[in-house]
Amino acid sequence: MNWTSAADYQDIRYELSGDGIAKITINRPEVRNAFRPETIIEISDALEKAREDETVGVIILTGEGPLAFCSGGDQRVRGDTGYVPGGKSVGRFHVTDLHVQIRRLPKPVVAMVAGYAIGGGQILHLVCDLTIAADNAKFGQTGPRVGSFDGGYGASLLSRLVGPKKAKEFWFLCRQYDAQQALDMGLVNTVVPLDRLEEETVQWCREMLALSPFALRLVKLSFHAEEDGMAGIQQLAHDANLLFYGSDEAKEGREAYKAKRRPDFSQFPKRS
Ligand code: S0N
Repeated sequence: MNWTSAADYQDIRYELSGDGIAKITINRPEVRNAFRPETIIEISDALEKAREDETVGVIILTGEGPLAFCSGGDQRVRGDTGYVPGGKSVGRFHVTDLHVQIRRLPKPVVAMVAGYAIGGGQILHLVCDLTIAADNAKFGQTGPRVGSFDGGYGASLLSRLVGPKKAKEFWFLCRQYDAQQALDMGLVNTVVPLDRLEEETVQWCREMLALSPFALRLVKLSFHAEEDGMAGIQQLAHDANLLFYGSDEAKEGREAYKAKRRPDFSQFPKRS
């Protein structure tokens, strides 16, 4: 697969396939692709680029190299106020907004996981829409071992996927689970040999690219409408409005306003 670099970043790569796929790669293999605040800020920027790019239909999130998808927050820049970016004295959890951004992104996001998806790295794959795992993938939480926890999507979404008992096991025992176990518990969509990981992921992306982009968008938001409460319903409702804008009925309201006349909605059926 020939990818073309489409932006310059320090901690990540942003590349395009040329046929509708954007790939974001966390490029910090020396720390098993742990993320620091700058990494998250760059991923967020790249996701926005992919969102705005009308040629992009599907986004892959992955980590550099065969050893890790992502090992979570970079513990070296974890301060007493969160994760602290260079030049700042106060930190926060930059991933909070990133999780929401991936959930709200109106295009499918696919996690392509080789090696470890641990701690915040496991949560990153959780918030992606699909996960393609290599046969060397390992999933797990470390929070309580390193004095931390993620009770957000890291608990609720995990619980939805694998059930509350198993989700608690993840967090209470901090064990690691291999790719087959992850598949068996519904954590990932498929497991493939490591050397076929990208080929298979691209194939899944191309299958989605052949489908109606707006239907994919609406079905993604529909899944999240209930899970994300009012925020999920708001997004689905606004997309319904987006479609309504294209109707003659909505246009009549707009045109009447511009022409300073009373709108004539009598021409439109009161549908059963
Ligand atoms: C991933 C593991 C299992 C890989 O083991 P392996 O292959 O034996 O490699 P190592 O020798 O351990 O690692 C190689 C080098 O990489 C460094 N490194 C690895 N992970 C990190 C990391 N997360 N931060 C900094 N450095 C890391 C190693 O130190 C080593 O470097 P050298 O060669 O110089 O010694 C294994 O590495 C592992 O278990 N890593 C730690 C996993 C972990 O505990 N992650 C943090 C968990 N917490 C979060 O992710 C935070 C998430 C978050 O931001 C958050 C958000 C909202 C609410 C709560 C939280 C929260 O804090 O949880």
